Amino acid sequence: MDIITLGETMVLFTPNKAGMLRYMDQYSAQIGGSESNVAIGLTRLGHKVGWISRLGSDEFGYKILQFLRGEGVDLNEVKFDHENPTGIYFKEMLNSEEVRVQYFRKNSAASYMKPDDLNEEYIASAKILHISGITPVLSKGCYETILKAIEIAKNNGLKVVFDPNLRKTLCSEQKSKDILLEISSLADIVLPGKGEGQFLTGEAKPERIANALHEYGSSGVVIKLGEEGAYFSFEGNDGYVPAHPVKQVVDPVGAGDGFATGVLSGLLDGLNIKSAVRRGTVIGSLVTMVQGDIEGLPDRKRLEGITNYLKH
Ligand code: KDG
Repeated sequence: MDIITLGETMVLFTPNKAGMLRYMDQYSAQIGGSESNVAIGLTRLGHKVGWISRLGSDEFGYKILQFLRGEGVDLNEVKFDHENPTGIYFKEMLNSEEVRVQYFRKNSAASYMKPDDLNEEYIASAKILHISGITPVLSKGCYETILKAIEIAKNNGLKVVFDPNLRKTLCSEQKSKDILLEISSLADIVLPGKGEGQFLTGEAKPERIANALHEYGSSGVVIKLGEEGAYFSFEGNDGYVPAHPVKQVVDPVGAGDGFATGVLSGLLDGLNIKSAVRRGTVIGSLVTMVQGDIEGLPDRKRLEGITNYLKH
């Protein structure tokens, strides 16, 4: 296994037109979840990824399982919960760049994850543990599960990569900040957006956000800057990488997961950090041009077509 990730995946309902949800009458059903978005992205690029989670033993749980299985993600450590349902959520497309998310995930199956769910050998078989800041704020059990996964990863020599993925609707601001900072301090690489970096450190400039996060403990910080690309400060190297052009934003949700996919894939392929971040900006931009979190993630052939073109 190259990477293990863990978190909640839900069925995602997207309306077929723009406007407030109260006026919508038709939806398409997709799936989404930050960690499984990354798992799918990496699998499409040929990496071996395992996703750990709990799903409700219901039709939505089976839909998610089937989809991820079809993509080739390893699901050996996914458990079915016979008491609690699979979470769902709705995207409210106010316009192409302004999307609100409405969750129905309280007491979902995934929110009942617990440290005992983790199989140490499974995690130890990988090189990287990827986590997001969404899972640890879902419940006490999820928080403890994430800390346990990090402990296992560290004991077995895996790198821990953390995307804070701040969701202010899931938890109070102070609690989110405490939890995300605690996990940042345990991670080797942190991938915040600029706003998240500012929320966590109180600093506004990318260089200062990175320095503050280094002081918390992570040796690698890569900050997403949207239209301005990304900034990295990584094991003594630092610099900016430009954004990859976006022809038209169709759905910005999931761009951060596309970015994480690119950075992780680049590191697994042995690229230097600048090229890995470049891969992140390319994949993040591709995701925004397609409806859904995962539908715009490229396969290896498409990615190479774009990156070879960029070299000329
Ligand atoms: O990163 C995109 C995801 O955040 C979203 O689509 C679903 O994982 C999700 C969440 O919990 O918000």
